[in-house]
Order: sequence, then structure tokens, then C-alpha cells
Amino acid sequence: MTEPTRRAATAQVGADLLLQQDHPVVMGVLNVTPDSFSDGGRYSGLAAAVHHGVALSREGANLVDVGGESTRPGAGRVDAATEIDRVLPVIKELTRAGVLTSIDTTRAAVAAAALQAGAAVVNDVSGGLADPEMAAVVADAGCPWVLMHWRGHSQRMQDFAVYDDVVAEVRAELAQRVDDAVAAGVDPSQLILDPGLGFAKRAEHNWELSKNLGRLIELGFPVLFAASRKTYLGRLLAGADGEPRPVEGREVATVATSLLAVAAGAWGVRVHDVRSTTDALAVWRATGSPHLQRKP
Ligand code: PMM
Repeated sequence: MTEPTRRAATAQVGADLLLQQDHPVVMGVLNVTPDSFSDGGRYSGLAAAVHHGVALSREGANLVDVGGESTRPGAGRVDAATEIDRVLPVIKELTRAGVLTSIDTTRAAVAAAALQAGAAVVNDVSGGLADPEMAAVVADAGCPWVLMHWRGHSQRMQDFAVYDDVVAEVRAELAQRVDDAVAAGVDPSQLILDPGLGFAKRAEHNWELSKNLGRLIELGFPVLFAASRKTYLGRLLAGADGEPRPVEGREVATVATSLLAVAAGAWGVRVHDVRSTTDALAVWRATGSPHLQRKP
């Protein structure tokens, strides 16, 4: 078996396990970017990134989500070659260390290279909208694909945060993303949906989606909830001066909202600090709360 074939086979086994398992999946965030809103610049060197990815895995992350392009509101784009240069060595090393990874990208070329390097899952914040080639890459690989709700790239996305009924609209747009993916040959059993908190959403939209996560779960796909450290949590916890609580002070709120999402039936959560979430999930399990969400 050639090395890429062996990596692909290992990734496939891991991906199958992820979709079948009956406990919440924890996706740990590893941004190898200079400018992500929470961890930008901290893991841009290979050794630091790999060390952190292994640490996230040891703390209980089922999957480490490697991203090479910041998607914070207002962020500019980098080219595909830069993105590949950032993520590929990290994915290769983590795969070698036995850590299951997802690639956080909207580009088909980056996803294809990452899958070749051993990534098991494609996490596409554009839900397939940004790159028309993405569906073919995913269909060909037969890997899980996270379709996040998205209305445009970071520089302009907040202009599109306009809804009459955010839950109904996000639900309908995600259902359309599923239809498009399936029409392009993607196996529906490999799809995971994500409401895209903070992406073309204001705080009130994020809270409405959090309160009504069940309406998205009703679509019959695993749902990933990714609130970690986002600005709306900072706004909720604003000090007397009205300034959002800084990123470092949003961990307890992240754990609380992630746990509530799991209790509501989310398949998984995407978080920066894995230990605090896995601790909370351990308590949740010890109190006998089953993970209720099942695919129909
Ligand atoms: N948010 C960010 C990046 N990738 N992927 C998914 N599936 N869902 C999200 O909400 C999401 C994401 C935002 O940036 P971060 O990497 O700093 O959290």
C-alpha cells in the first residue's frame, strides 16, 4: 500500500467512527494563521502547531480542526498556495502522530491536498458555496463534510446578517446546501450541518439559533455547534463600560453554551479549549444524560 493510500484508509476508518459514535464529538480548534480572532499567531510555527494538536487530542478532542485562513469578520483572503503551505505539514505530522484531523477550508484544492496528507473530514464554512469544485473532491474522497451556513466571505459577511426569521432561513439554506451536495454525488450519510454562529449573524441571531437548535437537528443530519469564544459571548458578558469581554474571559460561557447544545441533541462541538468542554461532558455523562441525537 502506498503512503497516501495508507493515510486515506486510516482517515476513512476514523471518519466512519466519528459518524457512528453515540457520544458527542469534540472538535479541537488549531488555527495555523497569523490573524484568527482567538488563537491567531500562537501556532503558526510547525512545532508549536503539532504540539498543540497532540495536546488537544490528549485532552479528549476526537478531531483536530486545522485551518490556514482566518474567517474572523473583516479578514482578508490568502491565496491557496499559502493556505496549503500552512496546513499541510501540520496535518502530515498530526496524522503520523495518530491524531485525526479535519481541514477547515472553503477551497477544493486545499481540501484535496489535506485529504491526501491524511485529513479525515472537510470542514467547509461556506457549505460548498465558495468553490464549485468542493463537492467533487468530497464525493471522490467519500469523507464527512461539514456544511456550515454561510452567506459570503469574511470581508462582507456582516452585510448579509439580515433575516425575517433566522431559524427558518438558516434551516432552508442548509437544506439547499444538502440538496446541492447530494445532487453533486456526495453521500448524504457523510454530511454534518452547522448553523454558522457569527457568520452573517448578529448576536440576536446566534441566540435564536442556539435556542432552536432542535429545528436544525430535525433535518436529520448530525449538527455541529461552534460557539467557542465568539464575540456574541463577549457581548453577553460585557463589563460596565459596555465593551465585550475579551476572548480569554469567554471560556465558561463557551462551555455552558456547548453543553446546552449537546443536551439539545447536537452531534458535536467545536472548541478552542478542549479540556474544559470534555470535563463538562464527563459531568453530563455521569449524571446519566444520554446523547439523544441519532440519525433517522
Ligand atoms: N468558526 C470559525 C472557523 N471555522 N468551522 C465551523 N464548522 N463552524 C464555525 O462556526 C467556525 C468554523 C471561526 O474562527 P475560529 O477558528 O477562530 O473559531
